[in-house]
Amino acid sequence: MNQVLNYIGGRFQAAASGRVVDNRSSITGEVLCTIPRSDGSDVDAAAEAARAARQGAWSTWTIEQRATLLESVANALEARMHELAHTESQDTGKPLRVASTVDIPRAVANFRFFASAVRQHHDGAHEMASAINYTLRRPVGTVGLITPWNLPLYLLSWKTAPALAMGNAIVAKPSEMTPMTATLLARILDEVGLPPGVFNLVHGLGPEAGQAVVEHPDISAISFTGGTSTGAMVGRTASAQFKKVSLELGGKNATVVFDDCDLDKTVAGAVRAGFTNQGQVCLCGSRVLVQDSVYDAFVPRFVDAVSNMTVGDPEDPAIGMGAVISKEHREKVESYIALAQQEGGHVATGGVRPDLGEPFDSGAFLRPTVITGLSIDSRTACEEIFGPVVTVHRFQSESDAIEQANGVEYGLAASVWTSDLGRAHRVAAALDVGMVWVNTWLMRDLRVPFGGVKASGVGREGGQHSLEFFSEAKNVCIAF
Ligand code: TXE
Repeated sequence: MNQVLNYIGGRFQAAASGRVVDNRSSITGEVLCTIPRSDGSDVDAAAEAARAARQGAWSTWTIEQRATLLESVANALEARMHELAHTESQDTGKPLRVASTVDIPRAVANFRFFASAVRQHHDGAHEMASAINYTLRRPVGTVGLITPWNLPLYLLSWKTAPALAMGNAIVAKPSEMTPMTATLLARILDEVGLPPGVFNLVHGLGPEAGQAVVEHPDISAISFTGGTSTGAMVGRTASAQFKKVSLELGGKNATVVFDDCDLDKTVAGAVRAGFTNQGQVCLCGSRVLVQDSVYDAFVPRFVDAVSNMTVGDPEDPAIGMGAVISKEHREKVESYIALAQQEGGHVATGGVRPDLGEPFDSGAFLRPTVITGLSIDSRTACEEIFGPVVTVHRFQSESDAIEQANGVEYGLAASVWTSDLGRAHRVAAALDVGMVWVNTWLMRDLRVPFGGVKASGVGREGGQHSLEFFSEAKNVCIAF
C-alpha cells in the first residue's frame, strides 16, 4: 500500500489538489505510504456523493437488508484478519498480537453486534385516552465520523456499523497517522455491495479535511473521538450549526487499590490498565491510587512487573509493548517524564528509550515508566499524557480515594480493586466518571453505555445509544 486513496462516490481517487502527505512508520521511521492531503473540495465531493446516495436506492433498503450487509462486512473482515492485523500493527506500532487479538476481532464484532442490535431495536408506544403515540426512527442524513490513531479500525467500525445500520450516509475522516485499515474497510464495503456514495472516506490533516467535515452544511451529525482540545473546537463549530454531536475525548483515569484487594490480580490489572497499547487508550489507568496500608506491599510488586515488560519489534509474539504512535508523540511523553522530575517525582522504572538496534532505534520506542512521590495535584498527575507513563499516589480512606480520583478535569473511567462488595458499590457510585470497573479493567459488553463526563466528552455510544445517536426520533400521535 504505497499510496492510500480517498473513496468518494464508490471511486478510489487522489485529492482534487493532487497533494499528498507522508505516513511514517513509528517502528522504523520509514515512509509507509502517502495519503491524499484532502481539503474542502474533496469533502464537498464526498458530501455530494453522500447526498446522492441518500436520495437513491439506499433510502429503500430495509433494516433486514442493512443488517445482512453488516454481517457480510463482518465476514469479509474476518476472512482478511491476518492482513488487517498486520497492516494495523505496522501503521500504529502496536504489537501484532494486540492487533490480532483485540483491534481486528473487535472490528468484526462491531459489525456483527450492530447487525443484531438494529434487528432488535424498538421504541415504545404510548397510549392516551383517545390517541396512541408511536416513534419512527429515521436516519440523521449524512454523518461525519472523525477517528484517532490509537485504535484505528476498532473505533471507525464502532461508528460506521451503527451509522449504516440506521440508514445514514457517511463521510469518514480517519487520523492522518493511521490511514491504512480505513482504506481496507472502504475496499471491503465496496466488495460486499454497499451502494456508491453511502460510505465515503476522505484522508488528510485535521485542520483541513477534518475541519471541512465538521463545517460542511450537508453533514448533520459529527461523531468524534480524539483529544479534548480538538473536541472542544469540533463541539463549538458543530453546535453552532445545530448538528448532533458525540464527543469521546481524553481521560486521566484512576486505578483505585484498596488494602482488601486480591494483590496478585490487582498488580496484573493495574499493569494492564496502565500499559495496554503503550498506554494509548483513553481508558488507561494512568494514576494508580493506593491505600497507605497496602502501599509498601503493592508498589514494589507493581514496579517489578512493569520493569519486566518487554518492548520491541511489534511482530515478536512475546513482546509486551511496541512503539508509541510517532517520535513527536514520544517527545511529548518524555517531556512529561522530565516535568515529573522537576515536580519532585521519582522515576521508579523506565523513563528511557530501549536499546533495540536498527531498524528499531529509528522508531518511537519508550520503556514503560512508573513515577512515585508526586503530589496528587501536580501537572504530571492531572494532565493526559497518553503514553506508557503511570503515576502512583497514596490515600488513607475511602473518602480520600474518591476525592483524589475525582480531582481532575477528566471523567471518563476508573477501576476499583477491593474485596468489599459494599465499598465497591459506594465508591463506584461516588466517582465522577462514565464507566467504572470493579476488579477488572476494559471488560466490554457492546450493549452498555460508553462515554465520559466533564472534559472527557459529551454523549454516550454503545448499543441503543449509538442507534439513537445515528437516528432521529419522530413521534406520531394518532387520535381515535
Ligand atoms: O488527536 P486529535 P491527536 C489525545 C491524546 C493525544 C492528543 C492528541 O492526549 O496526545 O489527543 O492526539 C482530527 N477539526 N487523544 O493529535 O488531534 C484528526 O485528524 C476536525 C485521545 O491525534 O484530536 C484525527 O482524525 N478534526 C484519544 C482526529 O481529529 C480534526 C485518541 C483526532 O485527532 C481537527 C487520540 C479539527 N480542527 C488522541 N484537528 C482518545 N480519546 O481515545 C484534528 N482533527
